[in-house]
Amino acid sequence: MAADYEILTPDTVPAYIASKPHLAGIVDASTLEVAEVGDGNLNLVFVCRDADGRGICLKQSLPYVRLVGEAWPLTPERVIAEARGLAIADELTPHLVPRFYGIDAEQHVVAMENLMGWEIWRGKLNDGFIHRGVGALMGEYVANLAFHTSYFALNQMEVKKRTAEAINPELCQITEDLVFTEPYIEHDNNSFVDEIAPEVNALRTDQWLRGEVGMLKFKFMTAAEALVHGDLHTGSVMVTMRDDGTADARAIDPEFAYYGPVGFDLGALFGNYLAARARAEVLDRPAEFKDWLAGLAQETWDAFEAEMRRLWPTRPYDTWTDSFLDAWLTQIQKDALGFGGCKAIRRIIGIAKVSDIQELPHEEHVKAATIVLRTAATWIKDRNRLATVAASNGVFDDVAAAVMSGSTGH
Ligand code: SR1
Ligand code: MG
Repeated sequence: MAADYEILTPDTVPAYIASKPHLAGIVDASTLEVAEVGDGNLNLVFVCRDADGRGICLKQSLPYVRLVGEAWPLTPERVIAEARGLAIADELTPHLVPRFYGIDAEQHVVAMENLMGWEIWRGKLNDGFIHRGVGALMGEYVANLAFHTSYFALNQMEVKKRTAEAINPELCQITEDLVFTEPYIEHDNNSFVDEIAPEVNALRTDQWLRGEVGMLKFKFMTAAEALVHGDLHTGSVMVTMRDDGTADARAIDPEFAYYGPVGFDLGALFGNYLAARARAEVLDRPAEFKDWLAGLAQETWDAFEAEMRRLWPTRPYDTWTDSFLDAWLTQIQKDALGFGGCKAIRRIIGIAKVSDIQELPHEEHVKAATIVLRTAATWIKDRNRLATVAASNGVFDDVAAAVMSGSTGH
């Protein structure tokens, strides 16, 4: 599907910025250097810097999936979901997202702070860099979005109005298909190396697993708990090291945002931490790095729980009791393990894979993919018994030890 709006290029971005009143004064468009750096699956991303060192980042939706091309049309209106997600988080947690500069709904462009010098977390994880505290920052981000956009903080009419406004069916369908359906069936979108075919077959013929994945898909489709980011993997987090040696992070890319289950965002992080751990294991990274990775999910969970408990007394409705919060947190942790498992499996079997696993040498790739699939399947099936991040880490340890010692498991 050809675009019926002007697609930006690095050459046309300066004139575009100069023509938009809502972008006036952020940068000097006459001295701008522009590069297109989009390395995600869907959009164009332009990072711009003027002669004074001021920056801006523009993200433009294409009318199709960039990874595949025009053969896979996709609504460019997704930029509205991204703008909504950014704007709300910019109010709630301005220290955890890029500053939001506005949206151009005609040309499907969202403008935000250029995080100059910051890098995508996944790449830094792949290279073995430790950013202490970043897992906690993401837990804080998820908690604030969850609390402040939900019935915990808002009245019924407001939540329902926002739920309707945030409906994002095309992007949700991508997740429904790619995360919860396609990995478990024969599908042209899938691909994997021959050596893991027995693992994939084991998942596809496991009726217990298939039933649990169905339940998680149903929850994704129906549990409108709060506005969620919707795609919070480690490629949706930018990180930096400050001069004082502390790390900082920003959540980016909320174009999949909609009213969904809060455990989905935590699960996205857990599933991607799993991929990072599997990579570190097969590459035999230093113990300090592996230990830090092993603690990431707990760090994220602890920060999420602490922030929810900190915000809880501010809720305006005493319908939600303290014991309700305890029960809700217990359920969210179980949901997160299940969603985390689904998010990990799709990155091994389905389309849109992750460099953590794809860029490994062949033998290591097979081992890492096997670790991810076996760990993830157990998280999904056994999430109610495991119940905690600590227990899910034990599953990883057992599976990794078996795979590294050469057990086929089948
Ligand atoms: C067709 S590619 C779609 C994927 O890219 C995004 O990053 C989401 O993870 C989505 O599932
Ligand atoms: Mg994205």
